[in-house]
Amino acid sequence: KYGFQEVITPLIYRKLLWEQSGHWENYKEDMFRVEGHDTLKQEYGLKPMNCPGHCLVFKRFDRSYNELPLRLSDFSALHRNEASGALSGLTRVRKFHQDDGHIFCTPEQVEQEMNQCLKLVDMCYSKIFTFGEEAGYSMELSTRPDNYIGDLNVWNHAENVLQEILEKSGKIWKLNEGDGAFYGPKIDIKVKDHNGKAHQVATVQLDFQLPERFELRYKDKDNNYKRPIVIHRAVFGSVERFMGMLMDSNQGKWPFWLNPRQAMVIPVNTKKIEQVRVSHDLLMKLRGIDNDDSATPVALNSFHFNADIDDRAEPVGYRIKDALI
Ligand code: TSB
Ligand code: ZN
Repeated sequence: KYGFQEVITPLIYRKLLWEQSGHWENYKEDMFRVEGHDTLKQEYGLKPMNCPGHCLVFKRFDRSYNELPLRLSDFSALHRNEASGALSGLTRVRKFHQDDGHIFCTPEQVEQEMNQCLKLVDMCYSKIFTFGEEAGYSMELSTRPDNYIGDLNVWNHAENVLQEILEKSGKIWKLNEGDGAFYGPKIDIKVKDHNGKAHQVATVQLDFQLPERFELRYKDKDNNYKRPIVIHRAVFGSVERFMGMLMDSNQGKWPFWLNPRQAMVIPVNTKKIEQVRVSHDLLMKLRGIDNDDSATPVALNSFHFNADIDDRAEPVGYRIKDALI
C-alpha cells in the first residue's frame, strides 16, 4: 500500500564496499569481519545495515526522475557486534531483522515521503499496537554525532528539514543532541517498557551522504543528472525488539490475531471415544484443514486458527488452567 518493492540482498560484502559507505571508518566496532579461505585473503564484513546493498540496487540501472520515489524494503538478517554487557533479552541482540526500507527520492519529494513514514508509524503505535500504561509513543530529533561524515552545511540543512517536519506535525517532540546516525540526522520513535525505560523502535532518517559516496544519480526532466536523497526507515524497528516490547506490555498475552496459541479444544470426558473424535474434527475445522482431501491447500481467505487439543486424562479445570498459561 505504501509502494515498496521487496528485495533480498546479500549478507556479506567486501570490505571495499564498507569503506565506500563509511561503515568501515565509523561503524567498524559494531561489525563482524568475515574472511574467505581463498589465497587472496579477501576481507568481508557481515552486514549491520541494508543501506549499502540498496544503494547498489539503485545504482545497477540508469534511473530517471519518473522512477522516483523508488522504495526498497528488506527483511534480511542483520548482525551487529553489540558489547556483551549491552545485550538484553530480545531488545538488544546480535542478530536481528528490521522491517527496513530505503526511499530514493528528489529534494521536492522528501517532505511528502517523510510524512508518509510518520503516518505509518502513527497507525502502528496508536491504532494497531499500544504499549505501556500511558499508551503512546514519543518522538526525538537525533542530531549530528561526533563521528559524522560529510559537510557541516548539508547536516544543518538536513536537521532543519526534519525539525520543520516535526513542528508541522503538531506532535510533541524532544531534541536528542548528538545521537544521529553517522550518515544523517533522524527522527526516533520510542516506547516505554513496564519499568518506564524507553526503547527506540521506529526510526526515520534523512541521508545526503550515502548518495554522494555511491555516486547515485537519476536523469531529471531537463536531461541533467541529479543526486537523489535517501530516507532510511523502519516502523517496527526490528521484529525482535518489537516482539520483546509487545510481550513486555501485555505480560505475554498476545492480541488474539497475533497469538501463536489461539484456541485449545478440551474434550470434557476423554474416556468417551466419540467425544474425543468430534473434538479432533473440530480441531481440524479450526485449523482450516479439510480431512476428506488433505492434498488441498488451505485457501488464503479461509478462516484458520492456531489451535491445539488437550485430550489428556486430566481434570477439565486443570487443563483449562494449563491452556491459559
Ligand atoms: C532504518 N540503516 C537504518 C535503517 O535503514 C538503521 O539501521 N537504523 S538503526 O541503526 O537506528 O536501527 C533501526 C532499528 O533497529 C532501531 O530503531 C532498533 O529498533 C533496531 N535495532 C538496532 N539495533 C538492534 C539490536 N542490537 N537488537 C535489536 N534491535 C535493534
Ligand atoms: Zn538504512
